[in-house]
Amino acid sequence: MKTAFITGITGQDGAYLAKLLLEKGYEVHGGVRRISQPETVRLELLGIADQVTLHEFDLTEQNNIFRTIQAVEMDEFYNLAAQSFVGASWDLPVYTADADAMGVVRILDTLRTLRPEARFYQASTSEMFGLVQEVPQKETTRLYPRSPYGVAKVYGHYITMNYRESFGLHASSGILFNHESPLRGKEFVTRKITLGLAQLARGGDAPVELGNMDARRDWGFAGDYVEGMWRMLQQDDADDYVLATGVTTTIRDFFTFAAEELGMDLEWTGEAEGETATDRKTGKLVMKVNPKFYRPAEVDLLIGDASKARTQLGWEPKVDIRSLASMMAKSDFDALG
Ligand code: NAP
Ligand code: F7E
Repeated sequence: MKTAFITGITGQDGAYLAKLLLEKGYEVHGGVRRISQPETVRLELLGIADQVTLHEFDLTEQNNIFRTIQAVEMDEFYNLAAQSFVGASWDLPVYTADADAMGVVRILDTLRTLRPEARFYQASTSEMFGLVQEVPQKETTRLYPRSPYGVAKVYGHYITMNYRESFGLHASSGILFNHESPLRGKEFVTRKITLGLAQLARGGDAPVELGNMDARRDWGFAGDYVEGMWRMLQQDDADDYVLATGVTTTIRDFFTFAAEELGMDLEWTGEAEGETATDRKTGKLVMKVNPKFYRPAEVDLLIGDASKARTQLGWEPKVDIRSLASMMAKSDFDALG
């Protein structure tokens, strides 16, 4: 039986990855940071809260990282923990760098000292492409991050490559494009939309207030992407891989797909800060733009080329964008019932 350690096990990806590894027969350990009331909601929703061993873990505390890696005899280490909300990274730039950049080197250097044989996965991101220098984006595309989050993740990405090349660690980096699910945090745009629309469909009156409706993202299903993470660590040699669907969609179109799942028929009016959407069936205002949600610098277009993962890992995304929007809208609607 293999043993895996997952940082960020209480997050969206951590919960799905823990479930996948348990199904594969792993002993699963995970890191949970100390807060007044530990949140294991996602692990409970997937029915695995009592099958994983949790350890107090914080990316910003070197001693804690050292002791955790000393205590758990892991074969595989998945670093999924991060300050992962791009919007918050302008308010928390130093903390974001400490967790998302320095946190990675703290782990790598401790692994190098205590467990050089353990395989390591770093959660890199399409946000590193930022102001894209090539369309679609692949492993060799030049990086141009557009937020403190993106900049911190670039450090995490390169230090992972550097420890692989310098010390021979089996350290891989997954450059994952946006992936969502019913377990997605409520501040991210897809979940904010599906939850807001579900509340409206259940009789609520508050329109969903959004920022840039024209941004385009390559959205997949988180359950598919954690399979790719695992496949990366099963290769003989560590490497970096893009995981993406190759399809890009505007925020507006995602909103429309989710609204259609809930039986709405949208009429769009206005532009930019004056843009709104109304449900023709009920006459309710369901969306209005609020400039408060604009970002100081935007990533306008992301679309990934996952051919390397397809060829070398045999990885394919299974859920398309419409099915994803339907899955999330239906889940939020049912939960509110
Ligand atoms: P998430 O739901 O926000 O989960 C983040 C996890 O990190 C949570 O468990 C959180 O703990 C933990 N965490 C935050 N700060 C920490 C700290 N200082 N010490 C220890 N743990 C800490 O994110 P996700 O969507 O699952 O994403 C997983 C990883 O993939 C992240 O590194 C993210 O940046 C990266 N990524 C995500 C996407 C995507 O589209 N989802 C795409 C590319 C890359 P709490 O539960 O206590 O908050
Ligand atoms: O924004 C626009 C916003 O916050 C997507 C993280 O998992 O994926 C995620 O980062 C787009 C942006 O995700 C609102 O301006 C409009 O263009 O859902 P998001 P993200 O920033 O792409 C990457 C790959 C990660 O690595 C990150 O960890 O939607 N948008 N209106 C809005 N976004 C939010 N959050 N809220 C709005 O009201």
